[in-house]
Amino acid sequence: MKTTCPYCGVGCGVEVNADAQGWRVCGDAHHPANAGRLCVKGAALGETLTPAGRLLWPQVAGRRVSWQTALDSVAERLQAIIQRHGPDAVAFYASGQLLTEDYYVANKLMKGFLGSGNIDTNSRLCMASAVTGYKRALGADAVPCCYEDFTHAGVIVLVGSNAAWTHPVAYQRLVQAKQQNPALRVVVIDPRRSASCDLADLHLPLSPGSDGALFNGLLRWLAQGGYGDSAMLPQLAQVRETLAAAADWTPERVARACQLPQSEVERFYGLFAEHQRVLTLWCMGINQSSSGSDKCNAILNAHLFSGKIGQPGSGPFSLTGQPNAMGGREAGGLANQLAAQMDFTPENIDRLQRFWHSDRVATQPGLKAVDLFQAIGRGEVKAVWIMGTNPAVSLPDGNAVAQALQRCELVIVSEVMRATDTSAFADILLPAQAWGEKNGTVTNSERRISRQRAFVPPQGEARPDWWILAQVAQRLGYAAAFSWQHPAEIFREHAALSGFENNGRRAFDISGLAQLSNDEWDRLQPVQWPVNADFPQGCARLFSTRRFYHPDGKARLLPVAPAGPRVAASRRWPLMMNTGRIRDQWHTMTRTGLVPRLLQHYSEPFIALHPDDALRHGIWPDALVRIQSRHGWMIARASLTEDQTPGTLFVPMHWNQQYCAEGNVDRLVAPWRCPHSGQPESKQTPVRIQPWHSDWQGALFVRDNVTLAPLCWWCRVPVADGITRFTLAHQGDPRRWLQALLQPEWTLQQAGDDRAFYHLVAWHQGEVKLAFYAAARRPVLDDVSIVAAFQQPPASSASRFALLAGRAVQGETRGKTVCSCFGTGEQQIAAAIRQGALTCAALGQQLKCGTNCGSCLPELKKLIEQYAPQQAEAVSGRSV
Ligand SMILES: Nc1nc2c(c(=O)[nH]1)N[C@H]1C(S)=C(S)[C@@H](COP(=O)(O)OP(=O)(O)OC[C@H]3O[C@@H](n4cnc5c(=O)[nH]c(N)nc54)[C@H](O)[C@@H]3O)O[C@H]1N2
Ligand SMILES: Nc1nc2c(c(=O)[nH]1)N[C@H]1C(S)=C(S)[C@@H](COP(=O)(O)OP(=O)(O)OC[C@H]3O[C@@H](n4cnc5c(=O)[nH]c(N)nc54)[C@H](O)[C@@H]3O)O[C@H]1N2
Ligand code: SF4
Ligand SMILES: [Mo]
Repeated sequence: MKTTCPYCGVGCGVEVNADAQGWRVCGDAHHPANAGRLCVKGAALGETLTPAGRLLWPQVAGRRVSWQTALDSVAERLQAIIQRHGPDAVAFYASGQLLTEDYYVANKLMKGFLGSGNIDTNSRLCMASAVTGYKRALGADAVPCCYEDFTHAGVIVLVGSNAAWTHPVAYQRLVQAKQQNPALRVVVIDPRRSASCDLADLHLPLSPGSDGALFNGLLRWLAQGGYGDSAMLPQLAQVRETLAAAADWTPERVARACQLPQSEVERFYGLFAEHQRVLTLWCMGINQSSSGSDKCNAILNAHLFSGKIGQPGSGPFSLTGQPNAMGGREAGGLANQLAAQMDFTPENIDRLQRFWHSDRVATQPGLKAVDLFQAIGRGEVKAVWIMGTNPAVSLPDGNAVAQALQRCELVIVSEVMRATDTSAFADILLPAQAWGEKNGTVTNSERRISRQRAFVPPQGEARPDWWILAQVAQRLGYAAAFSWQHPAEIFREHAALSGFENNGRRAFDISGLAQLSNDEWDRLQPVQWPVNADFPQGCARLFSTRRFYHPDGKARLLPVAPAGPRVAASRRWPLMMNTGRIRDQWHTMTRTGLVPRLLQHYSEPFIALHPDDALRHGIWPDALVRIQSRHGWMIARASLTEDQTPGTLFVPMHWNQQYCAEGNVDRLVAPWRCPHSGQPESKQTPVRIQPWHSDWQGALFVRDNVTLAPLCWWCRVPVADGITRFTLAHQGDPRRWLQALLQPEWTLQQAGDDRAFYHLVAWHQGEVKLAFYAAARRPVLDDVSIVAAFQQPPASSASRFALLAGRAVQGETRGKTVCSCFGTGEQQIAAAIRQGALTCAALGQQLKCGTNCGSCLPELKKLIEQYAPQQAEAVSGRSV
């Protein structure tokens, strides 16, 4: 069965087949987005198809009810609130992980029939600035480029994107493009040295949030050097004003603002100016900013002015994060747009009233995500229906979000998992079908629509999101407009609306798909929109004719006044905290957290900082530290690395209360947002740091997931089938704390007797039940051997002693996992390097690491440099 990966916006095609071990997942060799490749998350999808932790039936006030009762209850309670307070007292908060069909129905219900604009989505935290940027410049939210462009480009700029980890298959295409064309130059613009710098000919570690200055300076450089495209210029509006706004941004001034050597700035400008085929890929380092929209326009200005758009290998290419962030943009998931990429104009409202046969279409944009949760906190919005997102973890100002959800009169959550930080606040819980069960379409970064197909029966009573919404709509009295029996019917309606009275005025047009039969929809091959009379087979690249979507057909340059972060670092809050993703986890970990091998690369939340900052603040490597902002605090482990610029921290966004105590980074992030897009500034929060002391730190290995006695800090890691490791830190005597977990019938082996050192292994009927290790600092353990002892109880007294000591019985420990596909550890790799494996290929041959998805290749290269610096240089002969 062919389907599409439910994680990132690369949108890889996946083939699933059942075998004796379960589901075998591999890349679809015929899908144009990935041509058979998958990253480690995609490759592990089969392991997420488990009933573990799933929400299986509807619940009202914590009790199991029938669907009938749950749907009646949702409809009645929404109705009552609307009657009392009007439609703007209710809101939907949706997600780029819904399918297009789900999104269409949610938007139609809220904006078309309840009559409020209050439907927004987690894409507000993700793509909103890019949407605003494209609309202001091109007149439409239309991404001009495609992945094919990688192979045609002369220069590729990655700005605010760690694609090596976040769009891994697209990144592997970049690697391949560079192998095929060694003249290709790659520039990475990122305050930290991310894994993506592995491919960089030039890395610009600019000061946090200073990209606006850098791109304004680029525009000035292009203008001064005569690099404006004379054929494009007549097609551009506001050129004079925009150049005037950039006129003061000399390379010296840019270098100062970005804290970069002027020569490096000029080198970047030279590369951009001299090459005709330049592709700029950007992501959250640009969008998630209090001036995110203007940064997007600064990038677009440079491309438009120099004519680097609409041709193979050049263009401004915003990478989408979620599998269907783009589909949500098409269907009207954002509060400030209507359906089919229409804005709130009287003409469009009228058009929708006629198309939907409704006289209640919303006439005003609704509340954007952060504003929405603030309005909930103030009691103005009294009911919220959250679907496919986990705002208690992912929205900024997390403490305020939790308070708002706590106070909210009616919280409805459609989820696939039973326990999330958000579902803890739900009055009504509705079980949704997950990937593999649900059926519909998604659109990736390059506007390519692909099918997600169902291939397993739903768990429990889970239902499709579109069905749940349509059932509620019917109960609210809108049966005629919500009577679909099959998702293909919804898709046809959506496609028809995109073409309705369009006449070439709206970029999003898939009217060519409006007549698909259910069967044709089911077999739909990946296709890039527009799909209409002009482009019946879809369209790879937009704007090749230099016609844009503003009424005059021109594109607009936009004068930009570069702004830094809303709040700068200060004496009291001296460090700038950056947040983002790690390679093997997806967002709030609801699925990737189930797969032990995806927790091997990083198993705990961490705070990455420069060793100089660690020295300054008295922080020991691997110590637990507390960071605090004006809004909240968290505790995680210090990870010292020169990849960070002094003065900056990096913290992963993923950990939450299901996996860790005090590990939610969004509690610290301020709710500042871009005035144009409403997107929050998730990348720059001033914080302070201090060591955090506990009397002891420990590790606890147990079968099954147990409830622990209260603890200051813990972190949960599923390490193998049914075996969990907890990392712990607490005050007092570890023996006292452990007592509550021990069963009287167990046999105990113990060593040590105080806080500085205490180990215990519990046995019952020949099985290891529990292993506990505590010490003043983090105990150094061989996890693999300990887990092996749970699976195969050690027989000899030597190996029992080794288990109690927490060490390998024989041989070396593997160290931190680097390659998750083959479970290869750092120590194994280091040993192979010392014995002469000095290239990734040699390591791959010997240990297999890096030979599957390739996501760990940047780390393998770094280890080669670390463990054999001179030889490595001689072998690779790398030029920079
Ligand atoms: N493994 C994994 N992959 C994912 C996801 C995931 O959860 N896990 N999520 C998906 C989603 S929804 C999204 S939106 C994408 C996000 O994909 P990315 O945007 O690539 O990921 P992030 O780690 O959020 O941030 C990217 C980079 O921006 C840099 N940055 C921070 N501040 C600045 C700045 O001021 N200027 C510049 N130029 N750079 C800055 C950070 O250091 C970081 O390296 O990833 C998608 N892919
Ligand atoms: N500090 C900081 N915060 C950030 C970011 C950052 O870089 N830094 N990035 C932001 C970005 S770009 C994003 S996209 C967000 C992501 O943040 P969220 O959207 O909150 O994260 P997810 O874990 O993907 O949440 C999806 C939820 O939907 C459930 N789910 C999965 N499939 C389905 C389905 O088919 N139907 C239903 N009903 N539910 C389903 C999952 O179990 C999960 O609980 O985080 C944002 N927050
Ligand atoms: S690159 Fe993205 S879409 Fe492709 S397999 Fe990995 S997570 Fe899935
Ligand atoms: Mo995102």
